[in-house]
Amino acid sequence: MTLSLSVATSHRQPWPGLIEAYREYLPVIEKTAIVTLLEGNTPLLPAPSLAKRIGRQVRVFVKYDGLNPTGSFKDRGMTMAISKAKEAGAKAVICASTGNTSAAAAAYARRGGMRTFVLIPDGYVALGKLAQALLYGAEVLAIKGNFDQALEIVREMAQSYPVTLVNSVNPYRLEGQKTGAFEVVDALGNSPDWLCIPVGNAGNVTAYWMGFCQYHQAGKCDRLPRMMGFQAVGASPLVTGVPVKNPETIATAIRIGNPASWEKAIAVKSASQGEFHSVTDAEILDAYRLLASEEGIFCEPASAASVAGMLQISDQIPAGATVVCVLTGNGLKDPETAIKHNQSLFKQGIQPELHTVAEAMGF
Ligand code: AN7
Repeated sequence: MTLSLSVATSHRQPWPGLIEAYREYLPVIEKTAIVTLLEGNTPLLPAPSLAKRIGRQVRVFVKYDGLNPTGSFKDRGMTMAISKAKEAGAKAVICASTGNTSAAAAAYARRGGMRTFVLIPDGYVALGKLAQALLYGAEVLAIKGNFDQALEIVREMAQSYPVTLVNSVNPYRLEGQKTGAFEVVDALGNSPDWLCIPVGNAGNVTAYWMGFCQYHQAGKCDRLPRMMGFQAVGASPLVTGVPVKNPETIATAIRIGNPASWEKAIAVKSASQGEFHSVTDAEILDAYRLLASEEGIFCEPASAASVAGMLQISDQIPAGATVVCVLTGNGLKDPETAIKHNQSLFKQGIQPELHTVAEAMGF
């Protein structure tokens, strides 16, 4: 008896991680020891409920980068930055972080056999992110200050001590993160009309644009998207044009007042004919709940800023346009915000008895 051939031929090649998948577009050489957790290849999900809200045949997708190995888009940049640090013989890396960068740096650097130092703003990092950094084995220093102050310190640390800086000022970070744009084009067959993205330090908006441009030059798409960046009202220096000394927002991931990639982001905005706007914490929370309760997609508050922004200016979306919102981080990163800011029924202290339960359910 012969075994059906289709069994063997239907077997798909496993995803090799984004560096191997996009090697020809990335600055890796033969001797680069790739440190990977098989990041990338995240789903581009249709968001029919959002599309219906907007109407006019607009197609809406979300790029769910919260499904990366450490739960955020930072893994895209970190596989590159850590692989290059290892290639250069680094023994330790350092970053400032609102949380996600620290989790990704810790996971990749530890896997690559390096020490990981992270500076975080004390009290302003979501629980899941802190848990990750600690368990991955980072050496965590919580400063009585904000992200911007932490970044200033680690920049100087990396100049004076044998530690490699892996914040997005490290150019390899952006190289890795641009693959998000490649995947969007690979999935859609072209660039979207709009790319909506949350903006903090402005690395990701810069990286996505690099990716779209590079793919355009390679003939993979025949147009470029408008880059629509969204910041939280209390941390919106790229909207107001002035640094914010004391940034505040419920979306702690983007609680940043002086973005490192400021000039690059402004250049991206103008080159793409894009726009940067701010969204309130209330708008962020509305989008956050909407995504979870109507689309079944749990992202963290900062990520919901992309959807909040799209909804805020949805009357500007041309009829029939395709819009992609980048959901940068997983909702599980920040369980405290989810528990505090939902509108669901949650009755506690119920007696373990059928009739009581039925009554509580409204029957
Ligand atoms: C979920 O982890 O800056 O504009 O230190 O975690 O590239 O900074 C995180 C940023 C959006 C903003 N969404 O991206 C850090 C950090 C999430 C984030 C952003 C971040 P950038």
